[in-house]
Amino acid sequence: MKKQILSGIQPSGILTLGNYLGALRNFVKIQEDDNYECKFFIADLHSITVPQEPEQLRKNIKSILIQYLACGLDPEKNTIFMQSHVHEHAELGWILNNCTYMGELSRMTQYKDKSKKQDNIRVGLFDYPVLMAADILLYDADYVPVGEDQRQHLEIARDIAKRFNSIYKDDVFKLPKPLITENTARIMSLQEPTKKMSKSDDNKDASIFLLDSRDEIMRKVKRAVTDSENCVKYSDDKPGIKNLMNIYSAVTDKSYTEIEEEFKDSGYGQFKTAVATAVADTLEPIQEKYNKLNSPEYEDYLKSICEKGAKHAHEIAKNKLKEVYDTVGFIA
Ligand code: AQP
Repeated sequence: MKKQILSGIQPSGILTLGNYLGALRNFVKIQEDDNYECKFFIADLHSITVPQEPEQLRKNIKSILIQYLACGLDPEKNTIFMQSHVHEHAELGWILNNCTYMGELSRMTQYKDKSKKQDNIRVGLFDYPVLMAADILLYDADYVPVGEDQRQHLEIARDIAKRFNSIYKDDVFKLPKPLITENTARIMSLQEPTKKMSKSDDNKDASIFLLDSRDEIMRKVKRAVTDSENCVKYSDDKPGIKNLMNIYSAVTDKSYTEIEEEFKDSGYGQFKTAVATAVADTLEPIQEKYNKLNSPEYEDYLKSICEKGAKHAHEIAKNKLKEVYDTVGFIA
């Protein structure tokens, strides 16, 4: 039996280098492993937990699909679909709401961070981890490839699954595990390197976006906050340089020792140029593929991927939801 993999990304803007290195690049690696069966979705239901402008959201959703493909996700090897096309996600979310405690949701770091930016905090933002648990449990996922920031949500998904199983019936839900790649698990903001890089950061200089031009990447990396030591060394005391070294290591496959050796006689200026160039070189083929797919002649192709993905996902989701409805005592 193949192990089940599931993950998704919110269409809350253009993907950042953090989303790519922390999540999407790992999706692409996993799809090549025959031991896994993968489903990757676009988390559009999740994205409206913070305000979205409808026309922009529609554009973002399509853009994320194209970014998935441009980064190498293969619709022949994976099921790719939109969350809102499979209504069972929201329905299972409702059931799981009744196995989740207010106290545990109020301890979620993402909720605490994002609710600070809202005047009237939306219930959906509070409930986000329950919908995420539904996404995962609906497909009996064994592993969920995510960045470090989602570890806490994975833990609560396991807790909810365990609680449901113990209230109703053993083994209805499989307990999912996170798949986190250490060095790229948390790419930090270029402007505040103690905070993670986010696609919805108000300061656009804080994030490198997958579709940024070479000049933009160079400008952002050159302006990245570092320290005054002018010494390229991997240390927790140097969060800006540590972050740039993580990025450089991730896109060149060089170890931290190799990087320290490479820049031992040069200052931050030369190091930053090398980081920006390596990132731009990595993103260039992705951008070329993106531009190709983002044209009217590929409209039908994109639609067909979503239709096929939703159909397949729905077949699995509907059976699982039926099992859950039956377990809680609803009449078929
Ligand atoms: N900075 C990061 N470093 C490593 N991994 C990251 N991820 C996000 N930021 C980093 C991982 O990317 C996946 C997609 O996340 P998401 O869009 O569902 O939500 P998020 O974690 O809230 O990502 P953002 O970019 O910060 O989005 P916004 O700004 O909309 O909240 C996840 O696997 C995440 O761990």
